[in-house]
Amino acid sequence: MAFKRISAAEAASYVKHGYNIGLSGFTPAGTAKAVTPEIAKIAEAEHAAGRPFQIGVFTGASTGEATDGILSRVKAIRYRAPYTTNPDFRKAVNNGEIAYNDLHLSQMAQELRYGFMGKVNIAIIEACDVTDDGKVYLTAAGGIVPTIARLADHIIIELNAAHSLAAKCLHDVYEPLDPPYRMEIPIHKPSDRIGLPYVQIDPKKVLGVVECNIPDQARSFTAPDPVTDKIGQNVAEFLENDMHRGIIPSTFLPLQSGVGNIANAVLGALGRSEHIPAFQMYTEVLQDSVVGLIRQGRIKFGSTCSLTVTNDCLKGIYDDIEFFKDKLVLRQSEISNNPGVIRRLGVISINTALEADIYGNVNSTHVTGTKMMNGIGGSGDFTRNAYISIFTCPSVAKEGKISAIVPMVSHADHTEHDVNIIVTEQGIADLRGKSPVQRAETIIENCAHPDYKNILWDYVHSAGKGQTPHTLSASLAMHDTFLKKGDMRLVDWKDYM
Ligand code: 0RQ
Repeated sequence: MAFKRISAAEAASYVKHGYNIGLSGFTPAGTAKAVTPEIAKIAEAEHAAGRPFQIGVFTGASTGEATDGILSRVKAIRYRAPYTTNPDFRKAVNNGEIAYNDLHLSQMAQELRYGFMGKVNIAIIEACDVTDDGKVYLTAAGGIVPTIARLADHIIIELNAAHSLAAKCLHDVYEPLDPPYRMEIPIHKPSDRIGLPYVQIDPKKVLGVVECNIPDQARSFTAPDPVTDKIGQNVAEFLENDMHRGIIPSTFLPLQSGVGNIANAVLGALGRSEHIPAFQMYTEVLQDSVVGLIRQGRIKFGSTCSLTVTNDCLKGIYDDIEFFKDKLVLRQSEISNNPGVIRRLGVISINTALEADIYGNVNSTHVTGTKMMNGIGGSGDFTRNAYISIFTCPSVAKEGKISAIVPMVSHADHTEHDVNIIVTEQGIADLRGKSPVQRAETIIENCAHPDYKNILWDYVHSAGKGQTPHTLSASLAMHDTFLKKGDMRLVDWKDYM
């Protein structure tokens, strides 16, 4: 029997104060968009009537304006995990209004299964098609759907006509067993398919199907500028050299690339390199630049969790599905980011740092140690297990008032033990095989902005001896100076020693 068609407002009325909802999608790609604004209206009405209304939100990665934006503005989110990029959500988190759990994306589905975050009351899943016996065909992302669909008491399907049925060709749905029964994930090359093209759900759980036509709310990126272009060229040059030296095989290795403006520019530069052969991606987000490179034959295959692309780009993929269907696969985040698979395939990871310290620790998430930016995303999943882990960032932020190279990171996401290479527009620091003191020399000399080189050297010279020399009272002095005087260049070490 066909599932009941219900309005978005009726679907939202099933969500009660205190519930946890699980959402499809990974980044704004493939996430719920019709029901969540109606949940926000209920929250507003309840708050106006003096009653509490807040929910927990579990998803694959960031969502979009229709969830993180609208729900955080009406103060309807009590708890949320994992990654997010929405500015209003960020503001609410940094105001202490939302309990935000930022964890490695590969761990999200399993931590829900292990019961670490409580029960999933309702799963809201965007689909391009659904059959009466419960085969749900996903749209632009794999996310954590099989897990939330299985754990949830009830399921709402958003059947979104903005996505083409062509999306049915792209998915490889696979949910591993939990320990002690977990087996190896049998992916031996990025193009291996190991699961089903749909998520099998229990039809009895379905509260109804909401028909809608709402495009994904993907962010567009700022065009590459001379700084991001130079970072991209430096990454390409580094990879060319490692291939020339035989460290990277001549067939090349699969690449992972993070989100954001810098990542987009880096991929553009790799695509243009005449020395890097056509390569494959084993990654979690795939941006517009990758789709262009697949069309040009520079990228042979892309395994990803989501198509985090602009709507025009997504339409292009759907329209050319005969070309793309054997060049792309969409997986669940615990598979796209699986540490065992990443290490087996020898993935080269490229992620963006907010800041790195002179010993190679990286902060990807917190501005001046306390304010959340976006979250760790999958950068930790890939960095820790990569064949070569690379971090990129401009050497300075905010017109030079902030140095991205600091004595000690104000928050640690990736440690010196995991970070192999740091690249800024100034140059490349190869940290492999080096001691902390040797790392400090190469990072300051090759990556720091000229305005900050002497400042950093003065810190190192004052720090004395030790395996990892520091003057603890001065290790965060550049951050402190920025907070007090608005410019890290004004640091006076004497004030801190
Ligand atoms: O501020 O927005 O006010 O201009 O941070 O920086 O240079 O535009 O770089 O868009 O690539 O984002 C780390 C946030 C970088 C992103 C981060 C300010 C800077 C600017 C953005 P404005 P850019 P990007 C795969 C892997 C973590 C997750 C991850 C990210 C803004 O790449 O979220 O990698 N990464 N996941 O001015 C204060 C500093 C700063 C700083 C930059 N040191 N202090 N502000 N900024 N450095 C994806 C997924 O997991 C889904």
